[in-house]
Amino acid sequence: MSTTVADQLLARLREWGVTQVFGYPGDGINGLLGAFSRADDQPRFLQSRHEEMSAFEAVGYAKFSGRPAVCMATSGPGAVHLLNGLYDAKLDHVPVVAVVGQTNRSAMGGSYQQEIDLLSLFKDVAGEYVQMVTVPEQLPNVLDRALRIATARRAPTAIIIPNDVQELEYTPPAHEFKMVPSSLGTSWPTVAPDDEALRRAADVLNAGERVALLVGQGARGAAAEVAEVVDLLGAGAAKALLGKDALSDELPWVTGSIGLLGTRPSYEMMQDCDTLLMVGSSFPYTQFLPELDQARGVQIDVDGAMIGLRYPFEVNLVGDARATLRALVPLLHHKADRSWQEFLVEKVARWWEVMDAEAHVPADPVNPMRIFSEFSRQAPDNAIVTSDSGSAANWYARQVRMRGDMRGSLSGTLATMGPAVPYAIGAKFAHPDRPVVAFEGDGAMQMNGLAELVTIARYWREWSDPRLVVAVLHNNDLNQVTWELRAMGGTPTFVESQALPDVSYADFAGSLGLGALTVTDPEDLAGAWQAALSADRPYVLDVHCDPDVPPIPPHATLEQMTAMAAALIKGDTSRWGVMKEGLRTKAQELLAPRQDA
Ligand SMILES: Cc1ncc(C[n+]2csc(CCOP(=O)(O)OP(=O)(O)O)c2C)c(N)n1
Ligand SMILES: [Mg+2]
Repeated sequence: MSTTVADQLLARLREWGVTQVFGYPGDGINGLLGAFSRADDQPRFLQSRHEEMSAFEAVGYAKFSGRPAVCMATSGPGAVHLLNGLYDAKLDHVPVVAVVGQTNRSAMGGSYQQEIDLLSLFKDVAGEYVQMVTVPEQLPNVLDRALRIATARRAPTAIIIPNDVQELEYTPPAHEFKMVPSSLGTSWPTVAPDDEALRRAADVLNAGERVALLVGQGARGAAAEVAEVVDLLGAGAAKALLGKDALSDELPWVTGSIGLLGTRPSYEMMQDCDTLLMVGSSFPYTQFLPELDQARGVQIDVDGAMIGLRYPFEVNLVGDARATLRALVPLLHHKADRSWQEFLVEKVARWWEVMDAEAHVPADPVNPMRIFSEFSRQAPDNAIVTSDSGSAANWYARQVRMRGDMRGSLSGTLATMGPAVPYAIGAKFAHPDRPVVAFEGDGAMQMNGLAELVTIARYWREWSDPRLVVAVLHNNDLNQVTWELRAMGGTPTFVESQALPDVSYADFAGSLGLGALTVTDPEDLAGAWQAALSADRPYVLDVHCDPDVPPIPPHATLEQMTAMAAALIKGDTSRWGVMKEGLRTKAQELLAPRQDA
């Protein structure tokens, strides 16, 4: 039997080491589906409920495996459905290759059924590389480039293959004019830093008295080097949200998250530092960095396209985080004065106490923070955590303490709703032997999560460690936006847009044969996590939590935080008045310089 283009595509994916494709079928990829069946499902075709979920699953897989992931959809509507997941990949710098079908070449340009201009559709999201395969000889070159460019640029790429091309006999490119042969395998370089720039960076860092680090996902794998630099410089380190798992929160000088979802120690460290070292991060919120003339800055980033952004850095060093920090260490002097670091360490210790106290403030019925703090206490050292973009992101950022080999991620830059459960599925295929926990709002569950529980129910028996816990923040509200409305304009809830229909997430999960518990009493949380984390199958914790617990910004003073939390949570009919007053204070503080410095 002859080999078709589709057969060759799958063979080439196998040669690339791609073991699964996250996809959804349609007649635009019938040729490809036939090939999966002939290839004995190698790579595996993993079916989601919606192409956007396939794309998120690919993003989750790529984020947690460090390898490029492939998603697949039919022409027209299937391709359109992939888009949001591909944008998530683009904005968080994740290598994902989308393979989509198209109508037959004979129909193209004829306003044919399901025909849309896919090259234009993907031009922005897959701008690094989007190509249509129109003759068999093109295939290896286009596929190899899509995978290689996705990896090299940490970006989504897309391949469009018309249905009839999928079924053509494959003929490789020849040694001829206008043929483009291709090859497999790439050794990626470790981008080495420039010696002269290293010395300039060391001069800036040695001169500083109060050095602050900001590390992002680019510093993952460089934790030991970061620790050494911090030790030499007597510094502290804040973490951008996507770099939350780059450093353990057990380290006393780690000030935690920064930014809108950040911690007070991170905020104050940036306000008071005289030197900023940013490693592997494109953290976008300048207002949380030092004043523009306050600190001398050094940035290290492997991507020359992302360097020099966000702050007037004095030294912009393009280099691999680990290699660059290693090369920097011998040039740094050990700072004798440890008072700055001691000051930060004390603030961090106090901050964790405050977080714990906040999580234990009574609420109606469950304080959402406690869901996270209780998990944090029980989290296995090798857990992978995903969070959705509602209020969960705040509590993930502030309440979850990373330690051991824990990994975590969310849609950091697109901040889209709905990826937590499909990310968790992607994580389970990347690491079937590790427990995975997804935190997700009820709005996101209704949008995507419920449907993807069906996907979990289908595949979980294949995972060597079957634990995948979905913790639902059941507040019957699109709470994050409700709070944004209140914070911005003191606007009362517009019930029509914000209230959610009540659904039992536990009942739904139970109907699929998954483990499930409804939690309505905070005292049951510890036991619920114990049950979920020792279950022999995936588990849904449907936690009824209080929509009136506000995500508090880090610039609120401790007194204001305490007063607000108490007033908001304990108050009853007076809640509204107090809440709005508290929020006005917060808004004023956002605009004004800090009073309590
Ligand atoms: C696709 C998408 N639609 C809308 C939004 C705006 N948005 C951000 S958070 C949020 C509410 C999320 O509600 P839920 O999932 O219930 O979580 P909660 O905040 O209530 O915990 C909305 C509507 C978004 N970020 N992404
Ligand atoms: Mg909600």
